Order: sequence, then C-alpha cells, then structure tokens
Amino acid sequence: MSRLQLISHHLCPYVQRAVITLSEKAIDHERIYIDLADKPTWFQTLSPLGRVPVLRIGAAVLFESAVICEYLDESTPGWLHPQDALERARHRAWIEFASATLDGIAGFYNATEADAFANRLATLHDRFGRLEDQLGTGPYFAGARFHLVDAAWAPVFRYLDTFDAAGGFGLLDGLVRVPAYRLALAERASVRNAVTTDYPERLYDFLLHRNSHLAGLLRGAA
Ligand SMILES: N[C@@H](CCC(=O)N[C@@H](CS)C(=O)NCC(=O)O)C(=O)O
Repeated sequence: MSRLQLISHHLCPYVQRAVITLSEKAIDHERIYIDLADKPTWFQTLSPLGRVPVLRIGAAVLFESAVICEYLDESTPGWLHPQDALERARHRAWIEFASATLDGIAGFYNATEADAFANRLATLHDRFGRLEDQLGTGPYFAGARFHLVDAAWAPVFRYLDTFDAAGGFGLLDGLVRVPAYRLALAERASVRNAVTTDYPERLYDFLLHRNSHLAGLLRGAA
C-alpha cells in the first residue's frame, strides 16, 4: 500500500471512524489536522465537498468516511464487515443510522430555544431506543466481533461523556443494551486512542462557545 495520509479535524466524529479503522487494521499512516473554520487552499483543492475525512493514497484521493473505511478494510488482511451480503447491507444501514444520530446530536447542541432543545432531545432518545432494539447480548453491535458499524457508533457515544458533565439529559434512560454497548466501545483501545488527549476540553470549549441552549446549561453547571 502507498503511504497513507488522513486529513483530519480534532473533533470530527467521521474522522474518528477512519482512525478507528486504521487502528483496528494496524495501518501505518500520517494524520494531518486542519482548521475547518479556516480551510487551507490545498485542502479546498483536494476535497470535492470541503469536508474531512479525506484519505490520500499516493496520488489518489478518497472522501466520505464510509468509503474510506471500506477501502481500508478491503485492502488489508482480515475483515471488519460481515461476509454475508444481507448482513453487510444491514450493517451499512445502521452506519447510516449512526450518521443520522450524529445529525441529531448537532441539532441538539445547536438548538437555541428550550422547546427546540427538548424536541431534539426526544428525537435523540428515540434514536437510541431504535438502536437498543437491534442489539443482542453484545458486547458489540453484532456480538463478540468488532465491525465497521461499531467504529461508526463509538464517536456518537463519545459526545455523551461531555453531555454527562452538564447533567446527562437522560438520553439513555430506560435503555439497557445501549449503555452496555457504549461502555464496551469506550474500553476498546482503537476507540480510546481515536482522539487526542485534549479532546474533552476541545469539545467542551466548542459547545460552550455556541449561541445555544446547551451552552447556557453548560455555563450554569460550571
Ligand atoms: N458524510 C461525511 C460527513 C463528513 C463531515 O460532515 N465532516 C465535517 C466535520 S465533522 C466537515 O468536514 N465539515 C466541513 C464543513 O462543514 O465546512 C462523511 O461520512 O465523511
């Protein structure tokens, strides 16, 4: 494999999916962090959608985390996607659902009014309930083996650690399997090491400085 370069951002959950996959497959790579609020010209030239992650493989450029993760998986020994076509498609569907949950999280932390905040909270709680229905005895999405779908859910749960610091909001109330899944993912080395050690402070600072209902709650809890 040519030398790999992952264009990254410290807080991006989609970048984390790629980093977890690189780590699970023990793939040597270089990571370059950019400022999304001030995108370098070379990045704008490279990235058709102007988004991270981007993976450079020699002269080739890949974008979209699902594409990047599947390429990394398919081009190295072992597999993190099911071999059965239907089961693989089901995992892809739940990776999409994890992305929709990330959209829900962004809606939650960006809501400016208390009403909208409560609505977003209810939607997110419902999303986690849907996930609960898919989980078996664990510890991971499909049992004992770690898959790409797990790399997609781990960054979702990482947000909850910071939300807990502001009261938790009961996002997983009444659920049993999802909290256990969250814990199992948090203990996995590839997940723990997918962000820099200052990630919690960076995320807290990012959330605190938004014009949002959550920022007000965080200020109140500080
Ligand atoms: N569907 C994309 C989503 C990637 C994405 O939304 N990246 C965000 C950061 S987390 C980004 O680069 N945003 C740049 C911008 O909005 O200008 C994927 O799976 O890679």
